[in-house]
Formats: sequence, structure tokens, C-alpha cells
Amino acid sequence: MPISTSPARRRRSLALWFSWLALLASSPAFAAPPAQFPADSAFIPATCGGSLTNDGTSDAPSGIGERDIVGDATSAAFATWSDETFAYFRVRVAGVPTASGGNAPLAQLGWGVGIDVDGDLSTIEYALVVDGIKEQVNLTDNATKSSLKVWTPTIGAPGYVQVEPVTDGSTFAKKDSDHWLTFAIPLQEAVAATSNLAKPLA
Ligand SMILES: [Ca+2]
Ligand SMILES: [Ca+2]
Repeated sequence: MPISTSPARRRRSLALWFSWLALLASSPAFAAPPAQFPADSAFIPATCGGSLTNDGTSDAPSGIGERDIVGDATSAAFATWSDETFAYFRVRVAGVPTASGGNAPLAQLGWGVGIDVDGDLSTIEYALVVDGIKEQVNLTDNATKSSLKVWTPTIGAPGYVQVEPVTDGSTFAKKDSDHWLTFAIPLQEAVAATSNLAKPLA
């Protein structure tokens, strides 16, 4: 597993330290969405300070239910996996992040992670956001807020996003069941999108 993680901020800003270069040599120039996402058992729960990543339930009044990232000492809030082509990220949310209104299938919300590439967690170089309004996965330069790469569709056949109930028994949700919101990005495309910047992913 080539990715280690270190959350820097709560909710949408879990910081990541990427070291995926060894995987890139055999990656194709263009990667369609993954034909299938890894099994739950493949994902590595992210840790922070030696403990599983955690986040309180209903800790932000404006961010409850499907927008509430949740986790505790036994159920990580965040997990990752990568294979030769994709890096996968998942966040545990206290609800169902899909909806029939607006631009379905995702609810009209956003979920994401911050990406640190230089080991200085006071600066988060990139943001990777699942945009439920535009229905896309967006890699942005966190300093300029400019979009570097967009992947679509979100949930599709196939798509870059998967939503499914958790299978480890967590019950943070007050109403609906806890869900994993999982998203995949093609490694080589992400690296190429940042190759001309001061702190590229590769
Ligand atoms: Ca929370
Ligand atoms: Ca940094």
C-alpha cells in the first residue's frame, strides 16, 4: 500500500501524503473509470497519531447526515487503497449521499480530501473534491483554487464514485445508515495535471 495518510483538518480536509511514484511506470496514458471498486477488505483504514481517523457525529450543525464525516477508535473515518492505475479514497458519512433531486445521482453537496505533497501540513497543495452539483471529481490547486483535472461521471457504469452502506457495523447515523463515499482517480492523469506546478504530485 503506497499511500500513508495524516488528517490535518476536520471534515473535508483530511491531508494525505502521497508516495505513489513506483506505481506509475506501468500505468496507461488514459484510464477509464475502474470497472469495479476494490472490496471493503482491501481498504486500509487511515490513522492519525497512531489511532484510526475519527470525527464527531453532528459536530457541525450545518453538516449533518450525509454531509457529516464520522469515525471513532474502532471505525475509521477515512480509508485508502491504490492499485497500478487508480488511487482510491473513501470517507464515512452518517447518511446516504445520493439523492434524486437536482443533478442526481449524488446529493447537491461536496465531499473531499486535501492532499499534501511536501510534508508541511500547514499548506495543503491540492484538493480533491467530489462535486455533487456538477457531478464530477475535481482536482484543484488549493493555492489558486483553479481546476486542474475533472473526471466524470460520478456514479455510473462505470464511474469514478461509489456509494454503498458500510459493512463494518458502524451506526453513527441517527436516521439512515452510515455509508462509504468512495472515489477513484487515475494516478497518471493526476500526476500529469500537476507536472508543471511547483510541487507536483510526482
Ligand atoms: Ca463529523
Ligand atoms: Ca504542504
